[in-house]
Amino acid sequence: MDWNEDGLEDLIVGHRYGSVCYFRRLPGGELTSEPDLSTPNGTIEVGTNSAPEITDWNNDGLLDLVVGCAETYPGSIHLFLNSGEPGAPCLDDSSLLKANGEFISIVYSCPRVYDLDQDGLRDLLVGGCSGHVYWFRNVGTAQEPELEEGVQLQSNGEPLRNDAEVRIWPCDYDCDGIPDLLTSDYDGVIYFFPGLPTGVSSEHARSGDGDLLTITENPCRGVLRLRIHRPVPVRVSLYSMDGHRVSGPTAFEAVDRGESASLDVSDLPGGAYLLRAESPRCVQHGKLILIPGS
Ligand SMILES: [Ca+2]
Ligand SMILES: [Ca+2]
Ligand SMILES: [Ca+2]
Ligand SMILES: [Ca+2]
Repeated sequence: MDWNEDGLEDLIVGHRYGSVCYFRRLPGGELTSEPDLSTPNGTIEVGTNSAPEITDWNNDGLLDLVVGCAETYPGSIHLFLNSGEPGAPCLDDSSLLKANGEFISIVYSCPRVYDLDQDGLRDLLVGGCSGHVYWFRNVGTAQEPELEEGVQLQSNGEPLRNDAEVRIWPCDYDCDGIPDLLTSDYDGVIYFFPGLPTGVSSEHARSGDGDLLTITENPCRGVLRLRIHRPVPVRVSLYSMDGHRVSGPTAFEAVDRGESASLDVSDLPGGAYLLRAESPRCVQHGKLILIPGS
């Protein structure tokens, strides 16, 4: 996200005490700590646990600020429209977002603006303290979004739910043209909910009991070595950190538990990757570091 429109990706993050922190990117790649975002009336403080989303809310070409927070009265999502110039943002005083005429009020709101139903109008998605994720469909226009009452996203017929204070990232993670959802919460695990044409499917995937496999050498160089824990068909894929599949799926089928397997990764550049292993009944994700060279 390039807040000052100088062609360099900046970083804007929330804060425990409700401010919105801005780190500006320098040409060399470093980030400088800038003053917290403000309006002409002072530094922005939205309560506690600010969760900012930078987006052009009213589609006028200027990036705006949408911020969730822990508090809920009278609402939990603040909108600061940008009335500045390209490259010189100036945020107006905030208003609270409404849906179906009522203030949106979700404890520990974490908002994302994304066109979930792919109708050309970006919607609002909000994760909250309860671990549920709410979808507020935009039934207005791109210039004047109007949100319907929120509905809980479903997964396999049940409300999609993480542990407390879910953080969300809607995107097409598997590049199949259908929006997916990445979530995380207090336990540090990232969950992948692949979107299906009829909704969102659950593939809870976490380490611990029941793992399909173990990466036996991590970091690794040239060859990824695995131990397969179950005698079931397992497909292994690798994803780059920007979400593109770079290897696989490669099929393995162990005859016995604990069999070793390997995958040639010598053609991949060094760096961090996400490994996805799936069987007919289970999905597992893990982090992998590749060291350059074979
Ligand atoms: Ca920038
Ligand atoms: Ca705007
Ligand atoms: Ca939409
Ligand atoms: Ca997808």
